[in-house]
Amino acid sequence: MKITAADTIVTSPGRNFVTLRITTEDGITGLGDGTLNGRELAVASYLSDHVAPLLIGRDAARIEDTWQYLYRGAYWRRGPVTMAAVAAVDTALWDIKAKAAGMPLYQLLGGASRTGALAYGHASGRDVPEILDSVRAHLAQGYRAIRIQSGIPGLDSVYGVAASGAGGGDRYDYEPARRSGDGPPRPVEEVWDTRAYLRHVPRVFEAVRAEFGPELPLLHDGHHRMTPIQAARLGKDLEPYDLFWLEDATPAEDPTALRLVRQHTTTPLAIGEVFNSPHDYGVLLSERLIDYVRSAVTHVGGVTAMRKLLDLAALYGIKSGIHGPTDISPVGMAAALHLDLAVHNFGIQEYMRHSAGTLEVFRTSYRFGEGLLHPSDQPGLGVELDETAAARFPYAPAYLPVNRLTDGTVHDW
Ligand code: CS2
Ligand code: MG
Repeated sequence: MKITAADTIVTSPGRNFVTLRITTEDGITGLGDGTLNGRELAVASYLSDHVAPLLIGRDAARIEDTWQYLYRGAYWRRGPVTMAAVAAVDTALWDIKAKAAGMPLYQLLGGASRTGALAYGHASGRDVPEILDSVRAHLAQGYRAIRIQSGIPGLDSVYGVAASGAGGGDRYDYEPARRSGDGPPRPVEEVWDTRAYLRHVPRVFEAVRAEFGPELPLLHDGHHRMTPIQAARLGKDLEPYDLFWLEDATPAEDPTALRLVRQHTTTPLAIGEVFNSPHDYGVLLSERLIDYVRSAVTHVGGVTAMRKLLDLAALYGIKSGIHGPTDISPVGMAAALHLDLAVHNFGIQEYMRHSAGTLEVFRTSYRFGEGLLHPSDQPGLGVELDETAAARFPYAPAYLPVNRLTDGTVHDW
């Protein structure tokens, strides 16, 4: 089953996506997601200039060998651009293998371990009444687990809070990568105050628990902004509200920072969306410093790398919580859902729904009902790309915001 074509497709139905389509001599095609928010063209060039020429003529069936060939063969390993490109190839080859077998991918990964994957949605609001409305809207949409992000008094815009306040729970409202107005594209800048945040967030969770009771799983994302001692305090302050997890409490480059957080709080911890290799988890798994692995299939090196990572995590009793914001394309999302269904140590799946434009370009078959996601039983990943629709949405530069403290110092966004 020789590879005859490897095409990189960049499309922007409201936001940018990089997709690799691999075609074999017998006409089977496979898709892989290589989207890297705000740095999309670097992955597109890596794929079309450096990887596609190496794929032509290779045996599409040799997935592990191709992964090692691209990873070790480049000599320069890891890094978000390289690993998104490796992931795109790997995912496309799994799509092809499953289509050739006439099976949904999860069957090749060992078959279903559950009927569906518990998904969490993103409720947000500028203040408590807006957040309560947003939670109600998410419950009405069928979500059975909800992330809560809140505006902070004194700050104009805060990570995770939809610009309109998401009072109606409109799922399309929050898209952090923004196109700038006139002139060359530049990231917008936001202002951040960690002390104000630490004072406010526990009050928000108190209000949400008072309104919705103890059952509903609630999550929160700290987006790498706290020092270890600040994160330890937040974890302790949130203990009465029984969070499902506190995500990205401290900066991702320093895994040992979580030792201090762990010593002080029983709030479960999750990290990993900006990691780009299973190796990044080393001490986090072996010392059991986290409860959930947060990587995206797209950023950790594909289905092959994610499967190895989750199997290693399982040995330490650590579960999955695969990254699923809108900057993971429906192709990356489908790959996550097949893994979610198959692995024993599934925890939860993030699910921010894609816009109508995105779903016009990417024809998905996965379904959401009663709080659970299922990848469908179509052979392969179960997602197809409509190239004519994709061509209607050309690439448009967009950046994630840059964050500054109130005195102007650049801070983690
Ligand atoms: C996030 C993302 O989903 C999450 O938990 O932290 O929204 C993240 O900000 C984006 O993926 C950045 O591209
Ligand atoms: Mg996050």
